[in-house]
Amino acid sequence: MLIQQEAAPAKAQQGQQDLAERWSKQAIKALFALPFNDLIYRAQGVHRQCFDANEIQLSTLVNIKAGGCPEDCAYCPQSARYDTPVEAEETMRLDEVLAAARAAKASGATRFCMGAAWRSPREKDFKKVLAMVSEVKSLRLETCATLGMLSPQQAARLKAAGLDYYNHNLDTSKEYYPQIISTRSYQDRLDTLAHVRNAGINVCCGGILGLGEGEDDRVGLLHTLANMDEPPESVPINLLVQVEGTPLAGTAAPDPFAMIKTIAVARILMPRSYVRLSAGRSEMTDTMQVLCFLAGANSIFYGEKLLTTENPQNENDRQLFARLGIKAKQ
Ligand code: SAM
Ligand code: DTB
Ligand code: SF4
Repeated sequence: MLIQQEAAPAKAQQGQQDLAERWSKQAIKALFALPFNDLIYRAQGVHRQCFDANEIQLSTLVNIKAGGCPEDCAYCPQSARYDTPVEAEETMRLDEVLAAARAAKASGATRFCMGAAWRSPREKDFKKVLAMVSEVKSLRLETCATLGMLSPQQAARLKAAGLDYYNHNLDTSKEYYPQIISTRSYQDRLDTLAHVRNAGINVCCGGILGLGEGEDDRVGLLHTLANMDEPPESVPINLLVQVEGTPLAGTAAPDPFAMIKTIAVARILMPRSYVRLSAGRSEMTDTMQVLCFLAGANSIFYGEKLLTTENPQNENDRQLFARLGIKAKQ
């Protein structure tokens, strides 16, 4: 079955565009409708044109400020609005962050991502983050941060401090988004992403499956990501980690094939982006993870904790990679 792509507009001639052309929602829906084997075959073909199919990039997360967040993201255990097991903590000290970064590097991660449960960083905290970024960078790790909304000036200062990537997720489609978050808009998120891009920082942006969304919402999310002037360099696809006390605890889990298909479609739409199999791996079987890799995921969060919830043990990941002949990106 042939999938019709729209003609690439002038802007889409730059950057990663010779392969990544603009896609209509209809064409993206048609990819989701392909027989599973055809979709995976196609995604794997695209993957092999752009990447070593047996190599996976490892990012380690550290939560530099846990809990007490004023936002109302319905999936998040760190929102102060919900009664969850997460307690609000002080911002981590620089030496603690550096110890975590050294450990991440020693265990094989190439990128260190610092997350904070903020709506947006306040100046006093922001200065601390700038120091963390430049010190982590000097350990010869790639640096990533996810701190909430940024102003253009904050983005420029992070770039000057040595930030390589900024993570800011759209989470779902524009249409479904208001069911999940009311305290900041989809446009707020797009604005922050534009500030990050304009500052010359690589963009890390993706979403979550399992929020109660439908396939059209997954189509809508990928449509927005793939049609950015430059698609994100890194696309995290999270499976909701359900945490007691959050409004989304108890939501029916999506069909596992929906996750695999979403990764495959992301791979086809954004051939040169790293697609990260992100939150939710602890609840997945090895076989499920392998299918996600086969569909084109080539990055994971590596380390025993995500931000507040469990992630597989490093040793389990190392064994899985050895069984599959996968090597970690150096
Ligand atoms: N507070 C900042 C913000 O929201 O922009 C940065 C940290 S926030 C925890 C980063 C991302 O983690 C969210 O945008 C969401 O996509 C993801 N996330 C949060 N809770 C999650 C959960 N329970 N399951 C899966 N992903 C989750
Ligand atoms: C992303 O897309 N997923 C990560 C990271 N970016 C910051 C966060 C996952 C959080 C899972 C729930 C928790 O551990 O609190
Ligand atoms: Fe706060 Fe980020 Fe959690 Fe939303 S996802 S409640 S902004 S920490």
